[in-house]
Amino acid sequence: MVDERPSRAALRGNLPPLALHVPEPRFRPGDRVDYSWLDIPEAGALPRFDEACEARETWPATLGMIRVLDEEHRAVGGWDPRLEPETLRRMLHTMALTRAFDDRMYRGQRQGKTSFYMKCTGEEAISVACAYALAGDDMVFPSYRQQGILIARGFPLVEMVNQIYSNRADRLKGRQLPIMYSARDYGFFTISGNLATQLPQAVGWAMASAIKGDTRIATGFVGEGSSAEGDFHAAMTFAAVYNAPVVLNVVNNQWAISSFSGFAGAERSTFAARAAGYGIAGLRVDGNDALAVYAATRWAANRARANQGPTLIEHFTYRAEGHSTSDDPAAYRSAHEREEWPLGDPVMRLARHLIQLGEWDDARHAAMDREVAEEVKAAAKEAEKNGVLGHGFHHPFHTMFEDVFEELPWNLREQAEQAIRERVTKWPERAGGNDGKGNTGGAA
Ligand SMILES: Cc1ncc(C[n+]2csc(CCOP(=O)(O)OP(=O)(O)O)c2C)c(N)n1
Ligand SMILES: [Mg+2]
Repeated sequence: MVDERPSRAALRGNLPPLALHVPEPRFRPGDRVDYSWLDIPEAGALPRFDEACEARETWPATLGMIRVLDEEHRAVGGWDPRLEPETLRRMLHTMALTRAFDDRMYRGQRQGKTSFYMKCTGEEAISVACAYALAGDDMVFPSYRQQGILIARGFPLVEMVNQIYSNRADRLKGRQLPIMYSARDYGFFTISGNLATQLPQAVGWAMASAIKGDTRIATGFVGEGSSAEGDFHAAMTFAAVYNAPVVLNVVNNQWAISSFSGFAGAERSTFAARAAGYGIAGLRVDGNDALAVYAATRWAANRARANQGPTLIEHFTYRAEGHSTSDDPAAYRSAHEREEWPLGDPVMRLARHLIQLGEWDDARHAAMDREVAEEVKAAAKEAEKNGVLGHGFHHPFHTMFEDVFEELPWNLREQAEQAIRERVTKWPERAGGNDGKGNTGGAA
């Protein structure tokens, strides 16, 4: 039999050798930064769609950008949510409080009061305006950079600090990494470090809400880096197939620790544009414009609540600080990126808008900054009475093995006994006042 397959040499012919593209960020440490390549559409340019429109009609918004605040700090165009000045001031206050909280907790980590902290500097508008646009009892599946939602919903700051300090008043008993809050009564699902799980969970919760005939919708958050996970696509498929009442958010802050957004697909298209492939509505929003975030979230929430289907929202923003307290961004990106970022600072943009309306001024702003700093300081001091990292006032050691099973299984009982024995052997000085279960109860 003759082998009719082409020879390897014939296959090669004159074709160029195959090549891969490995993304490379434009700027590295020390580089001057120029964002003129970035296409930032004008505020007010994009028309607002009817909330009941066909999903495909939103296509221009997935490639463009919803922006409300213009260069003169005015609110312009069809997406202006026309909020009362008092609502704008409350939003500004919540954003400033979130920033003040971040600043103090960051310092707390540097002082050794906690092992870990993550700031959301530059991204405050996304979580805060989103919380204002949702109903208070809509369910949120957050990632670790949406502390603004918890603060906007009035969760006590002192409880947040207790969790960060893993102290004896920490409702999570020191079992979660600091900042991974859980607040069922605030509609705030336990933060999980397993990124992108938030989206299928949000879709599943939304489906359950619909099955029960409830009226509450769900929303979930991932970073642009996490959107490269398979979970993102599973969530989109389920949301589309069942027309789930859900709002899915991708926070595109350009960086995923030291990987730039190109590794998640940003060089090929926008993250919002992925909505089209699934046949769901998509919006791309100026994430540093609180009014645009509010308008887009409200649009998507109204649509979901009216059984018109899910929406994918990309919030275009910039992670102004390090990924976490364990990170040093000076090692991989240019320090000039932050100052050159063309969408500015979300807190100052909202403040300038209020000033332009004649509803705010520099003196009030300075007073607000002092007031929120004092509020956070008071909460932190209160929490410190319950202990800080490594100062003994934590939950008894043995509780680490409890609350998972109704009856502690024999193997866990053995592990618990062994762990407690080893602890006493290793740190006999901490055994004073020990209740035999590893609870030192004092300064250990
Ligand atoms: C499933 C999973 N993979 C990897 C990690 C490790 N990790 C923690 S944060 C992070 C970067 C995430 O970046 P992004 O999704 O853009 O969110 P951002 O930190 O920018 O808010 C990674 C890879 C993780 N926590 N979970
Ligand atoms: Mg990111």
